[in-house]
Amino acid sequence: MSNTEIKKGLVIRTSHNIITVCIDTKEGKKELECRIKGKVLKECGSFYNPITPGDWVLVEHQKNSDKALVLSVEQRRNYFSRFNQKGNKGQLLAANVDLVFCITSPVSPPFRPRFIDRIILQADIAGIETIVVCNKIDLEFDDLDFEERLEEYSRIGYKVLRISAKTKEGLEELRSEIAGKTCVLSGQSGVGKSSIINALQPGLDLREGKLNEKYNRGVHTTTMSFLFELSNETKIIDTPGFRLFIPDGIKSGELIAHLKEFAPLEGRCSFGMSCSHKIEPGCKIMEAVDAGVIHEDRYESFLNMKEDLEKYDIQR
Ligand SMILES: Nc1nc2c(ncn2[C@@H]2O[C@H](COP(=O)(O)OP(=O)(O)OP(=O)(O)O)[C@@H](O)[C@H]2O)c(=O)[nH]1
Ligand SMILES: [Mg+2]
Ligand SMILES: [Zn+2]
Repeated sequence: MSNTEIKKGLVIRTSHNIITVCIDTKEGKKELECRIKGKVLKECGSFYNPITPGDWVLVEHQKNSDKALVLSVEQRRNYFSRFNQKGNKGQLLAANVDLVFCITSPVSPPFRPRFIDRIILQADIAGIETIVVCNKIDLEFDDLDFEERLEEYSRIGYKVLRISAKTKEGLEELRSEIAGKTCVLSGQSGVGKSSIINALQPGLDLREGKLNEKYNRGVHTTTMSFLFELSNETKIIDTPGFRLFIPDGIKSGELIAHLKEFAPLEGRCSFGMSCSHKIEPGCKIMEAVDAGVIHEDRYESFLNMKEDLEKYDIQR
């Protein structure tokens, strides 16, 4: 009888050419170190990286070995990605996701709503629900804009949680949102993504980074996505914090449709779809900013993202 078997497993991390896959066995869960069989998987040609945590794969392995080969990747229900400038392609960060937590902090590193706007946009492109989470509320700060901006996210329809991985305030509310789902934590470096997972599951001991003292920003401690199973039904994926998050899978002209409070105005400007929303008379977007329906900061953010996307439109 052959000792080789083919099984379905869940990708929990990838590092260079090694893919760690978790399979169920009679003795419980087992982690296999896998390589891809053959040179490239045909399913993944258009991405910078072929496989990501949250992917389901078929593996071929010897029953007594903890090494295996990945034969194929199952069709993804969805994926959370970003545009990788270096590779000039989308970079997968997580697959088969139910919920994205957009993590931010009031200070240390400084609050950056522009970064939030990019993450919630990316989740919208992927068709995944988002919750905005402000971590580090134990810290003192005197940024008056901060509360106003957080409330703005509630106003346009996002749930906003305030928590502290350090004091554990708000953690139970976060835990109840996670239950039964596959969740992704995304946000700039240093906001406390890994710390939040450590607080939820003491014993995991993920590496946390000290902030860079000179620049008061994160030091990119997490360098690749990791999936953790809190239970069979509940999975959480830690992702690296990037300095710059360029949205993936969208052209500049499609931006308005993916911004909650802008979307109803799509195509209604006097100059229709050719409006740049910067100078034209009869621009419904600019009118909405004047009327307070669109927050000025979100408008700035929109122009900023549009400009970024225009740079890459030609290449995609
Ligand atoms: N005061 C305070 N500090 C926190 C809190 N959460 C995290 N930190 C600190 O913030 C720093 C960065 O935390 P990490 O968990 O490494 O941040 P990260 O988002 O995973 O960063 P990257 O992996 O670089 O993307 C560490 O020094 C943590 O101890 C919090 O709720 N309150
Ligand atoms: Mg981290
Ligand atoms: Zn316009």
